[in-house]
Amino acid sequence: MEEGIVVQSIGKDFLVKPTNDKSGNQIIECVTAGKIISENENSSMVAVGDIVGVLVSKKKNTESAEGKIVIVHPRMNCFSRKTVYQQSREDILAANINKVLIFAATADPVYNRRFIDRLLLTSELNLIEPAICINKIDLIFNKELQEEFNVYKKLGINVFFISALKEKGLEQIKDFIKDSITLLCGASGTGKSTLINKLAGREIQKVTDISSKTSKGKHTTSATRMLEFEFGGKLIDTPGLREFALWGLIKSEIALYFHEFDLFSQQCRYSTCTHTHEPDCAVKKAYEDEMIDAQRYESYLNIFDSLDE
Ligand SMILES: Nc1nc2c(ncn2[C@@H]2O[C@H](COP(=O)(O)OP(=O)(O)OP(=O)(O)O)[C@@H](O)[C@H]2O)c(=O)[nH]1
Ligand SMILES: [Zn+2]
Repeated sequence: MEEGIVVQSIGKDFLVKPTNDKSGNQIIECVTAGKIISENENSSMVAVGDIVGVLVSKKKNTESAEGKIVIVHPRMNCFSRKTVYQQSREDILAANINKVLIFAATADPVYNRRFIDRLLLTSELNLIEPAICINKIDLIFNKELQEEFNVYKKLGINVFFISALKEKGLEQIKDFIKDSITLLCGASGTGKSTLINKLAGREIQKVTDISSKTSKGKHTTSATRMLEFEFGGKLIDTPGLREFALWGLIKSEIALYFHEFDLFSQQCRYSTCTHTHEPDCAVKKAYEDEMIDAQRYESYLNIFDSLDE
């Protein structure tokens, strides 16, 4: 049996890169076996970033190998959302990652703060370091924009302003993703592919665009792929996310992730205050007094309302 890392998933088809591959470019096309040893009963059985055991056989009439994934090793962590169709399932975007680059744009399409906040919560829940990247600063870049994102800087979160197209600010991105496995998450059209191409551009032949190596690997929007850069970082590119329903967060604990509330929440009349409707809520008062960023508080209410008891 071969051990490897899942570097691409499209529906039920996976590409696995063997751990002991000396050539550096061996890729095995895999499906999952009927019986599989895994702890992932209630979530995506296999995700990009998973360490798996594969039974390899030679493909008929060819030199290439194909495999069946029989073991999925326990995950160190994962980044997940609630499935759009089956409400009660966990949809894993990637497993075993160090960082998340939350990707958005100044325009076309303009960033959505609530979307960003949801991804930040998910990062913290899973102990993954987040950063926010705002692309297309060649279109808009002004004081208001910078001030708006200062809210996050004050919370200790890295914010990068870049133009992928004009190759501005890419060094910060390289520094962030260097020596780690980073999940790249953002809406469609924000410029994720452009960023990847620019990061790879100078040494494009050394980028492991895994999908181009096999017959199955056409560019498809449903693929999640792990790309390896020569400067020493791996980036997991996800298809443009439209929705992000939270998974694994408890309604009554959401406020704990809004760290700017901490200063005020001890002064609420009730220790169980949800900061939504209670009398003498110090958090709500801070919001009214503009001591807490209005959009962050509204984002909190939006997330609070979206979760079941
Ligand atoms: N003005 C401007 N346009 C950009 C920039 N980066 C990307 N674009 C444009 O935005 C459009 C979408 O870029 P993509 O890189 O395909 O976006 P994506 O996030 O990969 O989109 P999906 O593949 O659908 O998820 C293209 O027309 C790019 O040329 C930028 O920094 N400035
Ligand atoms: Zn309160």
